[in-house]
Amino acid sequence: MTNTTRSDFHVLGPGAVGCLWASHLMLSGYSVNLIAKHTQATRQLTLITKGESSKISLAQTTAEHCSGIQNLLVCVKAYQLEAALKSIETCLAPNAVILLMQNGMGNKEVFNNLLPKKQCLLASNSHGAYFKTANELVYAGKGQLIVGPSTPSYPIKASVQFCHHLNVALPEVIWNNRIDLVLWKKVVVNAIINPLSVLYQCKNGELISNPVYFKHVENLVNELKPLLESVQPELTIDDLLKEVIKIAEKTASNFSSMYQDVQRQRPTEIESITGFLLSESKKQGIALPGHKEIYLKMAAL
Ligand code: KPL
Repeated sequence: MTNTTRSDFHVLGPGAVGCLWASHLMLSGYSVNLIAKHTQATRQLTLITKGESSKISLAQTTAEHCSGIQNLLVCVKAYQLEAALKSIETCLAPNAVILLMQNGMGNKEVFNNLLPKKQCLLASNSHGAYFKTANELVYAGKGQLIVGPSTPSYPIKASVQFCHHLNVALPEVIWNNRIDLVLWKKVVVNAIINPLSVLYQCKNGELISNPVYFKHVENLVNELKPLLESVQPELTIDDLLKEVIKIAEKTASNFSSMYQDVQRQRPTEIESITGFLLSESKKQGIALPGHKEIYLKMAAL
């Protein structure tokens, strides 16, 4: 007989961000199940926060052992999303609250194609985390989670409790009805910091402190002006440059997630980040030569 797993929260994707949220939810007293691809076993982790270590035992299961999932954080990478959602589509409670946390754009469309009868929440996560070794998770930088509805008709009531619990576990969780604008800002930040940190082999902060790298940052941001004027006129280039500088300074001593992916010889999220900007600009008949150049360099790695 199949042993089904019920819990307050399920976290799909046992990477650094998934384990960070699962650990904090568990430490705050929620019952949590991490959904991984193959292994169903307790995941023993050491969570390192500001140099202090704590031992965490996370219940880990596989999709086939899940049912009635009520609250789900989807923390897989953008390119894993379709397969991950397919694996749990029959395990969701009818009124499940589902939060997508991928970098880049396109996750909402993947979700809507696969689960047209369901709705999801979208988030921009800026908490930094990475695995120092297979079982040592470093909480590298306090950020925030901005959450918003993927459609104007999203039943807001259902998400209030959900966000409240997340805020208890890892503050601060901020609701924003214009998550589309938040995610546009984030995709621009990721399109600058992530590939440049790979190409210059540097920490995020060096992109601002090194004048040569910073010139490249400015050029890439400025190049987006005509695209933003066409598709997101509420965002200005000045605000975006300020945002890139702010995030690079806040995460100055971190390596971006793309840098870490390349180091570990894993696929990167370049397609949902720079690939997204290039395809949007093509639709508008706008050229982005600087972004195209780094996209091609990343593809050649
Ligand atoms: O989101 C990030 C990432 O690494 O993916 C930033 C904000 C760029 C921090 O490194």
